[in-house]
Amino acid sequence: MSYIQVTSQDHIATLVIDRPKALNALNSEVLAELESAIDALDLGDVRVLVITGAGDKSFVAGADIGEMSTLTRAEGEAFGKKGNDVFRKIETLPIPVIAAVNGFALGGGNELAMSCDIRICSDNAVFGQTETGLGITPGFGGTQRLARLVSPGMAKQLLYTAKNIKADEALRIGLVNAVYPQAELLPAALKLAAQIAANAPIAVRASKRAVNVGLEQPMDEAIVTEEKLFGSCFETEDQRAGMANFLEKDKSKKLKVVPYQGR
Ligand code: CO8
Repeated sequence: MSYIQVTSQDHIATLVIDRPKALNALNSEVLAELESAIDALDLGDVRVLVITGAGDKSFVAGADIGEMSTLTRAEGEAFGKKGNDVFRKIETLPIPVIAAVNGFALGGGNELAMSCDIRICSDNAVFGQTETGLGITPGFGGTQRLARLVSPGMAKQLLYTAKNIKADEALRIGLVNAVYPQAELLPAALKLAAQIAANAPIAVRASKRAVNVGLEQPMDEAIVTEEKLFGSCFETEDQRAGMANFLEKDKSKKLKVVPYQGR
């Protein structure tokens, strides 16, 4: 792959979007490679995915404006679908995904970050949905995920004004969970990933699914979703071992963490 690098260690995969000449902007090739890289993850081994951008200036500076500039209506819609399909794949990946936002997260870059489960950022990070200033709407899920993540009023303000916000403001409105000095961002993301990877994979996956599916359901259905996923953890080796460790008061014992079969 030319634009995406994936490395994997201790059940944590790190995916780097690497197109520094264009501040890691997403053109069709980058999007296609991103999708292939997601499809190729060995989910029997990998328990957490960290996504970041190459360099210390930009996570992803949006969709490629040059490529979009000459699109017809039909091509624009198709390009939007392409990005939406890839980002939805990330959002619904069975394992948790952490966005380590190491700089600009504009337009499609913020939309990519929002398709991840958890966002943390560097202190030089800049977030924004710049699209209305370019004569378009966000097209990779931004109108939907931003309004769900922060308040609808704040989402609308960011969409209508196309103004960028800095890391501290992103933290204040709940767009990111934490801000770190640039050099500490990736280590912090990997530490967080390791904390997740040390827990029972089946239970972590079920937690993700319960939140994601439940948020789209009325509460009466959502709690049934939770009950089923809660039930699905019982009789697993990790549930037996995790509870036995507690009852034996043996803190030295770790979960066996059963490999997950299939995607
Ligand atoms: N697309 C293409 N190239 C880009 C992009 C981009 N989004 N962002 C930066 N670049 C390129 C620049 O053109 C420049 O290339 P070159 O050196 O060849 O001139 C290089 O990256 C470096 O950029 P700058 O010189 O501009 O660097 P600065 O530090 O001066 O500025 C900024 C950095 C502020 C990030 C600035 O580059 C910028 O404003 N970029 C555009 C950010 C933006 O508005 N992104 C949103 C794009 S729209 C979008 O993402 C829509 C998503 C939904 C699509 C739906 C499909 C229909």
